[in-house]
Amino acid sequence: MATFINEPSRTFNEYLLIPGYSSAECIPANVSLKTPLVKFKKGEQSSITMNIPMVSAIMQAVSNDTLAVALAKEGGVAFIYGAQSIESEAEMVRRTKAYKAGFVQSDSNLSINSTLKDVIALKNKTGHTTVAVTEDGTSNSKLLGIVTSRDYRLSRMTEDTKVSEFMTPFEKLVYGKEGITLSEANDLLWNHKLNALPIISDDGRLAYFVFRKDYDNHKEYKDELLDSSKRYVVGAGINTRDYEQRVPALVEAGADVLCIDSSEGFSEWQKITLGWIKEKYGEDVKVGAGNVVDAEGFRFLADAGADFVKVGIGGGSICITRETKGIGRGQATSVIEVCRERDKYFEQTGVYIPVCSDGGIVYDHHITLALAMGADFVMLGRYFARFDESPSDKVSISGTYYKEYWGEGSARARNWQRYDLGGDKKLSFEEGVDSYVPYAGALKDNVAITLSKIRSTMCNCGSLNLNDFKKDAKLTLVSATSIVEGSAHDVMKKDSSLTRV
Ligand code: RVP
Repeated sequence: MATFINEPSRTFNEYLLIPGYSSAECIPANVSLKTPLVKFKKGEQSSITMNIPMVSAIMQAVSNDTLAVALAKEGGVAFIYGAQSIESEAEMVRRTKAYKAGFVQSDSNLSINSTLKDVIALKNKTGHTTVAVTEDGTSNSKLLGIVTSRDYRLSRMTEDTKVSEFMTPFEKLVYGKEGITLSEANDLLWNHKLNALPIISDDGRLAYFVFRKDYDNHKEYKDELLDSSKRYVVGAGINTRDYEQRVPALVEAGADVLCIDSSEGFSEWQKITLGWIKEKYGEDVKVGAGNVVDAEGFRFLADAGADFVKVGIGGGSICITRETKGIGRGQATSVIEVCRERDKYFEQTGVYIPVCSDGGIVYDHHITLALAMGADFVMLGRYFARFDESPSDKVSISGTYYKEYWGEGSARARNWQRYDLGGDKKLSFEEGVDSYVPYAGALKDNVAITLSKIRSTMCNCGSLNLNDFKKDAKLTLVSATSIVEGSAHDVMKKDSSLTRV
């Protein structure tokens, strides 16, 4: 006979937190949301500790370098999507690591043989008026001069005029040397009344521009997550097929942490992949694995060497795995069981392996519930896909803006590696859908609101950090009727469709 678990598996919506005693020092400003990302031994600290318990999903519609920078500024980590060529994934990692607030890599570059016609074409393409003229026309070669819109008059010049005739040559440029601080660069901009300041390496190559227009945007990010060289921390997705090529390229590009991206992690493929990485790099390369939904799956990945374990099958907003294959488990039950096993494993071995609750977060309070149930952090797809910084297109439908969001198991994503069980290199059937999500603006603004809700709830429960919260939180199951009681009821809500009389 098969094994039957007769207790239903539960979702976040079926739980509520019961407040605990809040002392006078329990105020949101005193709450720390620091949390470990990778495993550590008893008495030690995780080598990567995030400042907020949020990471972004390994998805094409979610995690590119732009989102990675925005999330690292807030204290979390993005996992750059793996369903792209090794070179382009490594390039996204490299760009995230190269990013310095206020220092921008030039995207408008021409060589000395270019003409005014090329300048105009480039300006139309990028929308930027500052063009670097470099030895080989790339953003990192020797800087020969700069063209701005003040250097040419379209009505008086022919389109075939060479840039060398009207650019400001290097000898006449004001520039900063690489290593200059942002505030020193801004002083040069102001003192010389410039709009753009090139930053030059010792051998005369263009490194960055600092723009006057960005001046007001350089805000302090108090929770930003930096590595020991003050670069933003970034993760990257890998698969169990091409890891022998992909992992070295991502490590070389500077990825701080990797994660095997798979819909089902309790497999020999993951063990082989983890084994290969640990054999080659030892503890120098950190790699998460998953997804699993029970204690057995956790044990398997923990023993195989995972640095964190990701939990969740079928709960993602775009996921139809439960419908198509009949596998999965309610996210809350999965998290609770896996976290219990994680604690047991810690007691037995003295090694703490962080648990990530992946998928199915619909409301902000679901994040708080996942943390209370023991998760160290959550992975979010739909949540981040809604923001300006995600890579997908923003579209207007009947006057309302949406962003596109598609599952990695959809035909659109073509990510067969995520569902690979060793057969043909193709997706035999879909496990995800292509969809729209309501556009929600800047990541920073939304994350701030989410975090303030988490902090506030933790205060209600009397916890000032996530460790205490995990230990002290009291959770209750709610009946279907009390879920109804939980939102506005028995009143007529005021909304714009009602007119006052
Ligand atoms: P959500 O945040 O609910 O949108 O879920 C995101 C998660 O869903 C991802 O991190 C991944 O685990 C899972 N996913 C991604 N694609 C698919 C699919 O096509 N089925 N599922």
